[in-house]
Amino acid sequence: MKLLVLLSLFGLGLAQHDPNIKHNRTSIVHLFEWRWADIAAECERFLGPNGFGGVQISPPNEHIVLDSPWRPWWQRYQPIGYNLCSRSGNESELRDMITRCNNVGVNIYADAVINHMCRTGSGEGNHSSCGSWFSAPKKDFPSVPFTQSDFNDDKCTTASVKIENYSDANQVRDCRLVGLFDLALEKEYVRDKVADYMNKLIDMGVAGFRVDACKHMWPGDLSAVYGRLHSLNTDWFPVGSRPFIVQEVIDLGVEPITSSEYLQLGRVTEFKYGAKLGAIFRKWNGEKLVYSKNWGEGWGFMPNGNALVFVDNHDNQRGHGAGGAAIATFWDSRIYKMAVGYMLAHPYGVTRVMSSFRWNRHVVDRKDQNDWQGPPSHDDGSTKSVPINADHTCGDGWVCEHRWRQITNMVIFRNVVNGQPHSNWWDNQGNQVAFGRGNRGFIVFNNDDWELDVTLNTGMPGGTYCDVISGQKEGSGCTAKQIHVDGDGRAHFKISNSDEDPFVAIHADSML
Ligand code: QV4
Ligand code: CA
Repeated sequence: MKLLVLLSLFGLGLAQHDPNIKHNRTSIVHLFEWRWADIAAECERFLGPNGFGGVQISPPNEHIVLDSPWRPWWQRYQPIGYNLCSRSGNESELRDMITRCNNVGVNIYADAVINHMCRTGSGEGNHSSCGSWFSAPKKDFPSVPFTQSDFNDDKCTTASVKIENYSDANQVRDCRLVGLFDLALEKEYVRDKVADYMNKLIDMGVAGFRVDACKHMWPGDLSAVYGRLHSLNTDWFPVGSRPFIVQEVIDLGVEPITSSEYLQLGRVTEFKYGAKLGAIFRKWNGEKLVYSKNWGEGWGFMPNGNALVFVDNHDNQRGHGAGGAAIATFWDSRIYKMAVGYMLAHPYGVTRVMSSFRWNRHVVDRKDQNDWQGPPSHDDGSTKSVPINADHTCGDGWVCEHRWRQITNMVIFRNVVNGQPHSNWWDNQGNQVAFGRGNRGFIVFNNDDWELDVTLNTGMPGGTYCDVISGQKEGSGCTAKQIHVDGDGRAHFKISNSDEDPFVAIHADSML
């Protein structure tokens, strides 16, 4: 019996590492700050048809509404309660979106902000996204309810009650992150309230969560909360499916708190990944593409089955969180497409593609003065809808990186090669590399300042393939470059360093 219990617990743990993705899809897109109605439409018109496995949505719970600065994106990381209305929409719009996305095989993962509420200086009143009254000075949040005794202050040992030193694991967990009231998650009452919130989303059909600020919560408390979570809604998921858990833990190897403390609870964000990949493609700190031959655990990243990887995220694309200036973002689109292409071609981790909005970036002394700016909005502070242009791009300040041909096609590439091993590596000892995925895909990068001109073993069946970076297969032809693979799998590649995108990718489904 003991063994059975052990197996079921172990199985439980492992299950929370599984994204519950369907139809052999493999990637998640973070539609940052999108409205629910727009996400529903995007699932049906684009994400389902193009093989995206799921969407990470912004926090759906009630949040503070700030006037200064005006409606910053990060007001949604200051909860007022767990009612399901936010600047992305209300509960019925959320329910409708989850249903419509699930119905086309696109999972929804909610951003769960459960470590804290708003900050001391938030005053009192009903400046909240559902209009619920609260009092920050009294730590009174009637819509949950949470009151003074549901917060950690008595456990925090710093004079400011805020986190002052990240090398002290106790204060990182028990004190206020940037002054935000820290919830006492060791209390059964608080665990129940948080789990009730997450279970309501599970029952509506979400497939899992991105859990915010996990470094600031004790693993034992998180385990207690996850243990309270329902299995997924059987309208869309097999009986007993466990919610996918992605824990945001920024671990660049310099603090006592490490990702490893959280690995058994669910997947963890691997922030080393984007920081290193950005440096490699920027050719900073002596990094070269050839060094990525052992990309993955070989670079000290966490074990593959535990990792959630990304090139940039909503924080570090604007200088928050971790990764620094090396992080590649849509602002540096040529490098960005190569980095995202590399991530999607490589077998390591579950991949998350960022989809951003543009803001008035204004860097002074390496600090972006406008890093707070919220999504494209109307004068009343409400978020604008996402217009789709005739060329399939997005308008009104929505960047829609996930709709860039090179990125969409590499999301499809990852699906086509799913399960195939990393193979047929080649490099020029510099920044020209190539690798395959078994006999189902092959990719070649030229990030040197001169032409790549080489014949390589692709491992793929002979035939003519459309390059899915410069174009794609449409009908019986290619819209751009073609690659001819001969009978023994060899093909000639010629990539100018001045090409718009100096990389080429082919896969089994791009064969004529
Ligand atoms: C300011 C001062 C503080 C002071 C406080 C006093 O900076 O020193 O103690 O006032 O009230 C906003 C402001 C920030 C302000 C804070 C509280 O930017 O200046 O503090 O509000 O008023 C997002 C933003 C933060 C934002 C926060 C809350 O990034 O700038 O703070 O939302 O609105 C660590 C964590 C990691 C975290 C990362 C950013 O380990 O978990 O920092 N990442 C997640 C989210 C991130 C979010 C939070 C955590 C908090 O990805 O988006 O922070 O929920 O590395
Ligand atoms: Ca905490």
